[in-house]
This record gives sequence, structure tokens and C-alpha cells, in this order.
Amino acid sequence: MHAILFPPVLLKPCLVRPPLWGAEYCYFHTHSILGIKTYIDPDTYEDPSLAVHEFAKEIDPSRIRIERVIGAGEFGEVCSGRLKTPGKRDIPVAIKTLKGGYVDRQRKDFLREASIMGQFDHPNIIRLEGVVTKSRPVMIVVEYMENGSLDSFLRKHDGHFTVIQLVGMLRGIASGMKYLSDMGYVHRDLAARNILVNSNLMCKVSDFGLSRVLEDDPEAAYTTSGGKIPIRWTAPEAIAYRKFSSASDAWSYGIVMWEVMSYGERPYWEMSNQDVILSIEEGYRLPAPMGCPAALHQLMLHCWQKERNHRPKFTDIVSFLDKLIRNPSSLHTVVEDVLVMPDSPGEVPEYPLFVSVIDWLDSIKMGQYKNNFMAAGFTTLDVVSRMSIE
Ligand code: ACK
Repeated sequence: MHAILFPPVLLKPCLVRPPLWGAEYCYFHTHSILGIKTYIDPDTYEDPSLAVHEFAKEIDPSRIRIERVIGAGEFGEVCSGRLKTPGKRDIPVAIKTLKGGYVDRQRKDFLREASIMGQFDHPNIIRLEGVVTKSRPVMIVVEYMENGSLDSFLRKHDGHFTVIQLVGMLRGIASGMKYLSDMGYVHRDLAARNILVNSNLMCKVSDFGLSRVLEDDPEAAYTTSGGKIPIRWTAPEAIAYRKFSSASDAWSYGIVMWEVMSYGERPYWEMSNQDVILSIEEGYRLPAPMGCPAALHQLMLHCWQKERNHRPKFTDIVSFLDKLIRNPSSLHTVVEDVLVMPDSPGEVPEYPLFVSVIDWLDSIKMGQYKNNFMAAGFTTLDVVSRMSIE
């Protein structure tokens, strides 16, 4: 079933908080239409510091214990540490700091990420604990993800996971992306390097901040239209005329699937950005990584349809992956076992997203023949695809 989607809310948030949480205030500030929460672009606030306090809690720095530096971001160091809450156990956190000597613009860009993250509440989206803005250094405190970013994690553990574990990771990312697209938020830089992994192998989407995200990303290159775009992860219409949407996020999701199934291989290997753009235009698509179940490569190809309205919605992706997980035999057919010969080179076959014979029969209104198919031994789609006239 498709979720009912609404366009992003265009209401400009009130800039003055009324003294009471009155009905009128609620109407404009729950940021929801008919119960569906929508995302508010912090840039619609004249004063971005109002946005950050609307969506993020101010943390007293005495509650934060910084333990070690774990990386470097564009704005300053990323550290790990603990966050104390009175009456509760300390929790591990990651702390992003804004290095001294910044200008107002940098502070605004740095805190924009917190204003965005603070609007989300989902197990597959990195959780914002709060911000420190009233003392120096300015900090953003988020949940700690023990295994760091997904791309380097997979490269470090090449070949170590079962297909079901990998599909579980992909399911988590798709679920986070479904939540974001339902909120009307377009990520624009979905890639394995922007997914974090915790100690339970749970994957969470991170790196929010619209244009700032792309400024930060070493993969982002300038295009002829002047924008900075991570070419290998980006849908053709977003590269050509900056048409970013949840459908372009679905394209990027297909690339993330490929990165996961290849344990962090670089999409299109050492091809140049220009060659990637030209090859995609000619109809070339990434082949299945070694040992990749055919059903997963089919889903990738769906995500890479040229026509963006033909790509699956995140809700379709989540339910397709759920069916694969509930039906592990559907993952046994690997691409090397299937001879896929499109009529003309470069043509992307139109694969339907079916997992079981029953699914397929239902979709063509032939569900009443389920028993006949089962009794005749046509129990999997693989067997059905080899059905002959005799
Ligand atoms: O691949 P990594 O170990 O994971 O190196 C980068 C580094 O900080 C710079 O971004 C790591 N990192 C970022 N956010 C978190 C987080 N919430 N938990 C743990 N590590 C993080 C990232």
C-alpha cells in the first residue's frame, strides 16, 4: 500500500512564540497535516538560532564528558564521550564541535544540521540528543554509533556477513528513508559514507544539512550548472537540472544497495565522473556484485529507472525487502545463475517487484490458481520463469 504523501509544508513558521501553547499555535506548529508530520526547512526562519531552539534541546556542558577524538568534520573535531542525565545512566554519545574562529555563517551552517535532525524521531535516523550554543565550544551531541560509517565498516569486514544480515541493513536504511520521504525531506547525499552503524548492525541515516552536506562531501563535484553534486550517487535529472526529490533519493538508495552488496566497492570503480554520466545516459547500469541475489539486483535496476516516476517509492522498497527477509529462499538465486539477455544492449529490463508465486498470481488477478501452481510444482518464481508450453 502506498502511504498518502503530502507536499512539503509551505507554512512559514511563526517567529514569535506565543505565551501559551494555545490552539492556534498548535495548528501552525505541529508541522503536520492530518496527522502526518512534515519537515520544516530551518532556512525559513529569519533567525536560525530560533530554529535550533525550536527543534533541539540546549544541553548544559557540565553533563558532557568528552573522551577521545574519533574524526574530523569540516567544522571541527568529532569526539566520542558520555552524556549524563540526572537520575539516569550515562549514555555514549558522539560530539561534533565547531572550532574557534568561526564566522556567523559557519555557526549557522553548523547548527542547521541539528535543526534538521531534531525534527526526526525514527530508529533508523541518527538521534539528536541536543546542542550546546550558550557556551564555547558550540557542540552538537548525537547518539554514538560504535561501528562508524557504513562504507569503511563494510570494507573492514569484507565477506563477513550473511545475505540476510546485509538485507537487514538495507531494510533499516530504506525504513529511515521512508520516514524522511513521508516527512517531505529530501536527503540529496544518500551514500554508504553517510550511514552510521551501531554495535547491533543497525544502520541509521545521518549527514543532514541540504547544500551544506554537499559542500562537505569530498565526493561532491561541481557540475556545469554550478551545483556541487556526488555524481556517482545522483539521479540523472538531479545532475542535469537539479531536480532533487524522493525519487532521486531512491536512485541513490539503489547505489547504496550496490555498495552494501559489494562490501564498500566504489560505484563505477575508477571511471571518471564524465564517463559515468555518459554511460548512464546510454543506458549502462552497474552489474550485480559477485554473489548478489537476483532479486536485489532487480530492485537496484528499478531504482535506476531513467523515468523517475517509474522508480519504487521507499514504502515499496521496505515491503519488498520485508518479503525477502520472510522468504529467505527467494534470495538463493544469485545473478550468476540467471541469464539476463535484454533485447538491446543497455536496455534495463522492467522487472516487477514480486517475491513469491502467490504474490505474482495475486497481482495479475489469478490468485484462485495458487493451489494449482503449487500442486504442479511451480512453487518459486524461478521455476515459473522456466515454465515452457509443454
Ligand atoms: O568512519 P568513522 O569511524 O565514522 O569516521 C567518521 C568520523 O566520525 C568523522 O565523521 C565518525 N562518526 C560520526 N558520527 C558518529 C557517531 N554518531 N557515532 C560514531 N562515530 C561517528 C565517522
